[in-house]
Amino acid sequence: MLLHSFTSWLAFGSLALGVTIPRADPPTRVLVNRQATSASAVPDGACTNGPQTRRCWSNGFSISTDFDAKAPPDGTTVTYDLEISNSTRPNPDGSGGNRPVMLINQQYPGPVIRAKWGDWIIVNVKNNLQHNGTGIHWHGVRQLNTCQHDGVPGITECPIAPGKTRQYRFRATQFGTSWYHSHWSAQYGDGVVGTMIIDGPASSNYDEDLGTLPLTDWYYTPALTLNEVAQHSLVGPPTPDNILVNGTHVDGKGNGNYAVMKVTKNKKYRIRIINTSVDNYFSVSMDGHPFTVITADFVPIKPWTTNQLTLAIGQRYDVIISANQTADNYWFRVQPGTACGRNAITSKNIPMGAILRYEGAANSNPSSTASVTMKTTCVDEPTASLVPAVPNEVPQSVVGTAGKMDLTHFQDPAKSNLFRWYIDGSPHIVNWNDPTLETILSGSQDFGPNSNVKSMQQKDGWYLWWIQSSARIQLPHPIHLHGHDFYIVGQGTGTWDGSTNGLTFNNPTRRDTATLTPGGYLLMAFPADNPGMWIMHCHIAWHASQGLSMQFGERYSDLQGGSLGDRSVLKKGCDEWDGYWAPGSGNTPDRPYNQTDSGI
Ligand SMILES: *[C@@H]1O[C@H](CO)[C@@H](O)[C@H](O)[C@H]1NC(C)=O
Ligand SMILES: *[C@@H]1O[C@H](CO)[C@@H](O)[C@H](O)[C@H]1NC(C)=O
Ligand SMILES: *[C@@H]1O[C@H](CO)[C@@H](O)[C@H](O)[C@H]1NC(C)=O
Ligand SMILES: *[C@@H]1O[C@H](CO)[C@@H](O)[C@H](O)[C@H]1NC(C)=O
Ligand SMILES: *[C@@H]1O[C@H](CO)[C@@H](O)[C@H](O)[C@H]1NC(C)=O
Ligand SMILES: *[C@@H]1O[C@H](CO)[C@@H](O)[C@H](O)[C@H]1NC(C)=O
Ligand SMILES: [Cu+2]
Repeated sequence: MLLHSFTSWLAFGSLALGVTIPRADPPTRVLVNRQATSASAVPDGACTNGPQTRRCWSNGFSISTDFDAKAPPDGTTVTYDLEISNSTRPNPDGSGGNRPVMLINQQYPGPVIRAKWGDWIIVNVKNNLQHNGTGIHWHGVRQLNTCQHDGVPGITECPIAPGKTRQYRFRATQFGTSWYHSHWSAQYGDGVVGTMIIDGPASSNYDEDLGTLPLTDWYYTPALTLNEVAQHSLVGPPTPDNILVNGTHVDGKGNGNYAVMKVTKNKKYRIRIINTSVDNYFSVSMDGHPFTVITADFVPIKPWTTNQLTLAIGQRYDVIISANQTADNYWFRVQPGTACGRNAITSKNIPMGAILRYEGAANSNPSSTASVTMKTTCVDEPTASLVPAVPNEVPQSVVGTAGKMDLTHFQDPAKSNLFRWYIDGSPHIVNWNDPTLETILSGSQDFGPNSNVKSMQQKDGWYLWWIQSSARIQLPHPIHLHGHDFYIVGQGTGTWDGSTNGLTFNNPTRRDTATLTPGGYLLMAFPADNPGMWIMHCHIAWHASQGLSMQFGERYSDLQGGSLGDRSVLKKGCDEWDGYWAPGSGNTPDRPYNQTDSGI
């Protein structure tokens, strides 16, 4: 609870902005009811949340509540100030060597943003960089009727210009674990990333919450430099130098520190595992301590127990471990998915991961042995294991209307081997000056070239989208959708045959990130219940930069009719960006670089 309010945030010693923080006066929003059936959505009554009653929340809200249909009444408002600046720091893995980084409030990862289910969250983001725009996306947050706070440059906002501050405000209609990151080019790989916790009920009991555990790949060269290399590479993406667990790790020679999680025997702990990578899948396990998995992304699931979990970029699993072993040190093992990517640390013969340390155990590395053989594959956990706690049904009739998207790629020898991913023959390249949300709000639907828009106009109507990979280079792609949790109706290799064979309509897994298997297909369904411009992209940062992205234009008439409420922040941001990055004015002293990638 340390960072719960603006006051305690200041006490944390961060950089405060020299502005008065407006207290919230958020508009009332009406949550849209799903057309899906929610048979068991009977609240657990008036019981309150505690270690033995995690299914409860308060006043009729519980783990059985369909959070797409309703959230607790507007709660408190929590406010954070984030300041993004350019600096040079030693690598966080003990390898020495300074590298340029872009940090939030001078720390890596950035501060944990924490709120309660139903709260309003206000975040003031100041761009203190000299020569880059920025914009922060709140990964997985539904942003119901607040699309202009989704933080995607060129889609829902103009980038935040150097020296300027933008205020994001949105409501926590979901609960669980997530992260936030810059959505401006590959900037998050340089450090502009942090984690989020929305406290709410849980589908299984635990005593204490150990907090977030972000896992990432780490490069000794800045991501924005590597992004340029990746776009013209004939030999695939650059190799990460290491992994970081909660922002730290040892290097290949054992210098540096592992992250340590401290526990007391006979208690149960919740750990919130998040893959915040640029390019790596990971599998994780804990010696002697199986995981009871209680969420997949923001969606609570029926608890299931496993010894190992694989996470694609952007995915989260909240797990409970029982500290019921001999008081000692145990490895939390992290294995990069070498089947689809490389990482230099895997050949160094050192344990990769973090340490679980019982109270009373020595201050040393564990000598525990692995409970499982670590996987090196890059696949999602089977949807059969990820059963949402609140059941929903997708109408089968969507099958006949599936909208197809064809994934291919092209490397252009005439443009220094510029590599682009194509959706239906076109890479997605955003125009920072002209976000598509602004286009719609101005009454136009002329989005310009490379905008890859699919239209969803039928209010609350269900849509089925079929991404089919016909790409010659077969790779797994973690596909992430904004503005919705989608229902995974089908996922597999080869080409979908158009039939309902093997598809799931009754309580399918729903989440915000799922893997498109190499050379395969992903069938995702969701209703048009959230007007906005919602991007969907591969979460491998290099691929997103190379155009593997598109957007859904959802309910233009509602947007134009004022469903978003106040648009002044969007307008102010664009005026400020236009002043900095003036269209057509070419290179100015303040603008020493051109946009060279997709922009997101
Ligand atoms: C970061 O600082 C370096 C060194 O001062 C400068 O060259 C670079 O342009 C800065 N980057 C940004 C994004 O401001
Ligand atoms: C952003 O900053 C980085 C690092 O200073 C620089 O390499 C890059 O070209 C900048 N990009 C733009 C579009 O300003
Ligand atoms: C990760 O680090 C943060 C900040 O130090 C801490 O609050 C959190 O508890 C750590 N996560 C785990 C799972 O130990
Ligand atoms: C994170 O996701 C990336 C790509 O989706 C994957 O290669 C990597 O292994 C994942 N890491 C973990 C710890 O799951
Ligand atoms: C420890 O807890 C796990 C569940 O997390 C359970 O499967 C196992 O049986 C327990 N072991 C002991 C010795 O109680
Ligand atoms: C950016 O593009 C403009 C127009 O194509 C060109 O004149 C200018 O030299 C470019 N600037 C840089 C830094 O490459
Ligand atoms: Cu990809």
